[in-house]
Amino acid sequence: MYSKIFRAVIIGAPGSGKGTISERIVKTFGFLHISSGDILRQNIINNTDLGKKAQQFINSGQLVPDEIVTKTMLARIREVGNKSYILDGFPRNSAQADILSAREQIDAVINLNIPHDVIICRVKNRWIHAPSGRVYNIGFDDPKVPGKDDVTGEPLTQREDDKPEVVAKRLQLYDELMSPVLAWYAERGLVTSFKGRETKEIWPRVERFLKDKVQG
Ligand code: G5P
Ligand code: MG
Repeated sequence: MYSKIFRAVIIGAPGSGKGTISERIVKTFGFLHISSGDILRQNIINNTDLGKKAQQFINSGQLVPDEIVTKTMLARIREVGNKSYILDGFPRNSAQADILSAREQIDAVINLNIPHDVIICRVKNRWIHAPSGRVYNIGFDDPKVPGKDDVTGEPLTQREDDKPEVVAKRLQLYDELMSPVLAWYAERGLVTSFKGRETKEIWPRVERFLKDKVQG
């Protein structure tokens, strides 16, 4: 869609809307969406070696070991080649950020800053179609038929790691591990933060920001 190659990272707590905003970036700007969580969940469904290794960590709200995720994500980024992309869920700590920065020139970091009370409410209402990764939310992005995927009609499920006790753990881990990563990117002048409670107020600002960056 645009000639300049643009490499962005989207950062935000669990349930902050990284997937939702990334999907809109894909539609509007034609970027590729590279989501570590989606890749890992797809591997769990396909029962691959990676999926088997990752499952316990994901379900309990822990990070999957760095060496596994980093290898997978760098391979995916390599495959993408010279195309604009949005990285979602990676890097997840300073070690991953160091490896990424040694390999890729990141043009911008989009930081979603959503209050925890909003997040806790959202994840309770999140339903997914596991085979495709399609995400719904009751009252925000409802399926056409309650409990069924719009495309296949198959049943929707809830993510194991969206149980309240696991969400609390994920939020705590996020704050602990991502604060230094955010500070590192901020020191390099790469971070733009978008604060709010709803995607409908955040998305127009992200869209304007990217239009300026990509076209300017
Ligand atoms: P993930 O998959 O990276 P998280 O925890 O970072 O998971 P998550 O939960 O996928 O992030 P999100 O993508 O930020 O959240 O949010 P979303 O899905 O777009 O939106 C959340 C819900 O809110 C959706 O139902 C959406 O429809 C709804 N919503 C959006 N906007 C609004 C709104 O305005 N109003 C309302 N009402 N609803 C809205 O990582 C999962 C696990 O994988 C492993 C870890 O174990 C991790 O815990 N992992 C890694 N491990 C190590 N290193 C890495 N790099 C790893 N990456 C993943
Ligand atoms: Mg997501």
